[in-house]
Amino acid sequence: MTRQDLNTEEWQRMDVAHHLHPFTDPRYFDNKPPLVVTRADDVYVWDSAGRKILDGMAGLWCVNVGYGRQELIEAANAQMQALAYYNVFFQSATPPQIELSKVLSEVTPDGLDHIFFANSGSEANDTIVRMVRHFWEVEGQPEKQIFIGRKLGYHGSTVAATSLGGMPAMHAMGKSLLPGFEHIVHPHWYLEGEGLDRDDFGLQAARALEDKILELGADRVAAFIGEPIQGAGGVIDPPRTYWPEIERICRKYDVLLVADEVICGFGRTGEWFGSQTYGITPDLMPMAKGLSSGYLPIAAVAYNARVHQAMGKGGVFSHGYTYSGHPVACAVALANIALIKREKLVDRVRDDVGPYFHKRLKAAVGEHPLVGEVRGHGLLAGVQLVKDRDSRQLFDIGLNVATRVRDHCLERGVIMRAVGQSMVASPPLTIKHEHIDTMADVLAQSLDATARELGMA
Ligand code: PXG
Repeated sequence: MTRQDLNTEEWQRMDVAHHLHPFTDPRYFDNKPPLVVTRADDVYVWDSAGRKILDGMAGLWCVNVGYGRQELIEAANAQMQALAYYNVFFQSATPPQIELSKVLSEVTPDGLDHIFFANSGSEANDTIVRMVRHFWEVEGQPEKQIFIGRKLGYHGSTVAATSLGGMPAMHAMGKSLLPGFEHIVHPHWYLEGEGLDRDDFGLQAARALEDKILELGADRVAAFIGEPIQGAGGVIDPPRTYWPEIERICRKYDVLLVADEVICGFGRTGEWFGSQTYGITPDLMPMAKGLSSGYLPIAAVAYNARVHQAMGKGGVFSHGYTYSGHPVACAVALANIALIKREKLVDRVRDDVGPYFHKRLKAAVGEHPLVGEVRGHGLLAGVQLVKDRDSRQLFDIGLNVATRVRDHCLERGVIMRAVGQSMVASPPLTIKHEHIDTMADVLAQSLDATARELGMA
C-alpha cells in the first residue's frame, strides 16, 4: 500500500531527501518543490494538493489512449490472475507475447514481420545495436559496424542509446560514450536552413548522410538511425523531401535504415507509424511508449525478413532481458492496440484533432512576438521561441525562456515541456477540441506573461 495520509509538503520533503530525478539538477528543488502527481483520468492529472492539470504531454509522450482506461486495467488484472510472469528465454513462450508479436507484425509497415521484446526504448535501441552488428557479422561484413545518428537525436539513456543519440548535455557528462557512433546535421529547417526553401533544405540535410558514408567508407557503416520526427530534440519535423532521400542513400550504400518510432509510433503522427507518414520502409523499428500507452513498461524491435534470415543463420542470439515479452505488459499492449483500433484514434489524429491542434496553435501563438515558428505533425507540436522574429535570433540561454513559459503554463493548469528554446506538446490522442482550445489559449497567455517578465511587452 502507498501512504495516502501525507500532505504535499511531506511528500515533497521525502522525495527530495531520497530520490534522484532523471534529467534534473538536484539544486532545482532548493527553490521549487517537485510536482507530486497522485491520480489521473482521461487527459487530466491531479497533483497532491488536488489541483486538476491538463496533461499536454501525455505523461512523457506516451499515454496515447488517455488515463484510466478500464480495458487496459482489466487486461492487466486478468493476465496477472492467469500468469503473472513467465519468461520467453530459450524455448519458452506465453500466449500474450505470441499474440502481440502477431498483432505488431500486422500494424507495422509491410515486411516488418518479426519482433523482439524489451522493456524501454533505451533497451530496444541497445538491442538494435547488438542485432545490427551481429547481422553484418553473419553477412560476412564484420567491418560494417558504425552507426550514424543525428545531432539532437534522442534514443535513450543507456550507454549505447546515449551514443546513438546526439544530445550535447548527455555527451558532455562523463566519458561513457562508445566508439563507432557518428552524427550528422538534424533537419531543423528553421534553425539550420536559413535562405533555403524547405524542400531544398530537406535534400541538403539528407545528403549529409551520403557525405558521412563516403567519408567513413560504406564498407564500415552498419546503419543510420533517426526518429521520423525528432521529439526530445524539440519536435523537429523534417521537410517532406528528407526521409525518401535518406532511404535512397541507405539503399544505395547498403546501410540499414532504423526508424526510431518510440514517440512517433501508435498514431501520434496520424498514421500507425511515423515511417508511414513520411513514406519510408525501415529495416528495423524500435517502439515503446504508445505500445502500452505507458500503462506498463514494454518495448519492441520490429525487423524485416532480411534481418530475420541472418538471425536464423547466426546461431544463438546471446541477448535478452528477464522481462522481455512480460505477459502482463503484452496483455496490456494488446488491449491498448485493440482500443486504438476500436476508437479509430489513428484516423482521428490524421483527419480531426491533428489538423485542429496545429490550426489552433498557429492561430493563438503563430504571430506572437516571441514565436518564430509553430511546427510538427499530428499530435506533435513544437513552438520555437525567438528574441527576434526577423533575424531568427535566439535568446541568451541563461534567460531560460522556455522554462519560464513552461512554468507559466503549469500555473495556469496545463503541462507542456520546455526543450532548449522550444515549447513542445504531445497530448493524448483522445484529446477533444475544447482541451486543445485551452492549451492554445494558456500557451498564448504564458507567452504574454513571459514577454512581460523580460520587459518585451
Ligand atoms: N527513442 C526515442 C525516440 C525516445 O523519445 C527513447 C528512445 C528511450 O525510451 P525509454 O523508454 O528508454 O525512455 C525515447 C524516450 C522528453 C523525454 O521529455 C523523451 C524521452 C524520454 C524521457 C523524456 O523529451 N524519450
